[in-house]
Amino acid sequence: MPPALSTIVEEARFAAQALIEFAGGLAHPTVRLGVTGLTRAGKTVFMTALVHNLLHGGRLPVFEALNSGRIARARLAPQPDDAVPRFDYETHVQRLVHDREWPESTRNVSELRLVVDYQSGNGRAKSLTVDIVDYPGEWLLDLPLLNRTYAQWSAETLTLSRQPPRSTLAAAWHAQLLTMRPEEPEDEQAALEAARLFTDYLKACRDERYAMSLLPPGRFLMPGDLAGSPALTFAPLDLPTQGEAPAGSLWAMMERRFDAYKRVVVRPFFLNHFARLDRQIVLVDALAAFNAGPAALRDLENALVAILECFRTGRRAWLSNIFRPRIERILFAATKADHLHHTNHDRLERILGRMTERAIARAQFAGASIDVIALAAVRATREAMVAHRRERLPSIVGTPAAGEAAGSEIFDGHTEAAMFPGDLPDDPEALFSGDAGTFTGLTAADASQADYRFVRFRPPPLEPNERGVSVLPHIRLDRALQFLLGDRLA
Ligand SMILES: Nc1nc2c(ncn2[C@@H]2O[C@H](COP(=O)(O)OP(=O)(O)OP(=O)(O)O)[C@@H](O)[C@H]2O)c(=O)[nH]1
Ligand SMILES: [Mg+2]
Repeated sequence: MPPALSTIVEEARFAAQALIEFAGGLAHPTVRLGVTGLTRAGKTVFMTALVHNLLHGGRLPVFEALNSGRIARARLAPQPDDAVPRFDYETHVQRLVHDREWPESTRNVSELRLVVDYQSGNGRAKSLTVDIVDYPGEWLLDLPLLNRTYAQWSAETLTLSRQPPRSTLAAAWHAQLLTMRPEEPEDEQAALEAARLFTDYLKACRDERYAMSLLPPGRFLMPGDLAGSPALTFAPLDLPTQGEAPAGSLWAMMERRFDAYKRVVVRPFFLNHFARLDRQIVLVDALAAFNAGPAALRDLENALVAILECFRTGRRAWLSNIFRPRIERILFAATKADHLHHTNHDRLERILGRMTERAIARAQFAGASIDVIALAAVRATREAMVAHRRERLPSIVGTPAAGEAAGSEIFDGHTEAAMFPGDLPDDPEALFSGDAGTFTGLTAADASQADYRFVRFRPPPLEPNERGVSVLPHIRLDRALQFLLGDRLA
């Protein structure tokens, strides 16, 4: 099918914008950094902590340009896109530093421009502009839909929903699916009911007991201003493997809406934001998957494959190949490493490394320079050895958030507690052996029998530094900065 006129116009506009950015980039070197990750992975916290540390002289010893004294200062500047909301940095800092509360879930895309004034290796004064983009994690997994037809997406989604533990959560939706006849005349009430039950299924999969990651379409979970519109009123159907949708059928109606979703929601997000990124940090909350169990870990790996597919989509877009270098660097980061004693940080890194290696192979992805790291954008805990019977357990101490539970204790949000979350395996291979019972999580048992238990901590209480500013502590944020920006500040 030839591209629609609206698609051509959109791509021409994108080309014009890319050209302007390309020319602007020659005069003012700019990096567009995408902070990518699924829902609750820690994107907003990461962006806030990164900017806060750069603006206020945080401790970043591995970030060479800063450590060697070549960075004169970092400052915020007006952002380039007038139609995109500004990332609400000040409110997030206020909440983290003063209220000791985490930011709320992100509902829309936003951006922030940071300018770093530095001295290059040969002593010249220069500036690097860094544009950072934040968006709701749910939207990320929409991007692979661009390469799918409605029939392909339906078949994939149904296959996945028939595997445990998803199959149990899909029972009500599957029952309704049996009553749907794709070839019969379109029926708005049936479509509404299917979309509602399918959305309930996606929400149930996201519950922390299951912690599934692969849950497109994203706007079903985070609809924003599209709630209730026809572009969100569709669901998979059990379709024949051959043939086309008869005119006026339920099948044709669902297909039309799926295509509208791609056109109205996914393509603009891809062209306006995603295709313009030069570098990516992909934040991965592996600990939520450890809490839930092996099925969640496998699902997370599938999500990583899908994310890598998005980067391939980015590289295939011919316009972005002409006017910008493709994504040059991708850093995969296991977030919230402060939930583990440092003796486990390398293990967490190895597990994510193994998972990305497999995902890269499965997605047949090649090109960008890739690294893997375990980090905490905001370190909410400190470490301690706690005696337990005859053992001394490497533990962490922090303030569990109100309502979090360990054993019979429910925390009030003010009391500190020492926790031993469990030791990650030394050899990541054991987790990927294909054996579903490699460890026990909340999906299969209650919390007292789970092998790992990561409770949510409140952000830490802070002491002002020598300049009188309370800078957010972190783990390995400097290593992430070095990988993402170090070469551009050489
Ligand atoms: N201890 C600790 N918790 C963190 C850290 N980063 C994120 N969290 C926790 O993870 C939650 C989600 O972090 P966000 O930054 O809001 O995640 P997000 O990726 O922006 O999520 P969406 O906006 O929903 O896509 C927070 O509310 C914290 O509970 C960290 O560095 N340390
Ligand atoms: Mg967010």
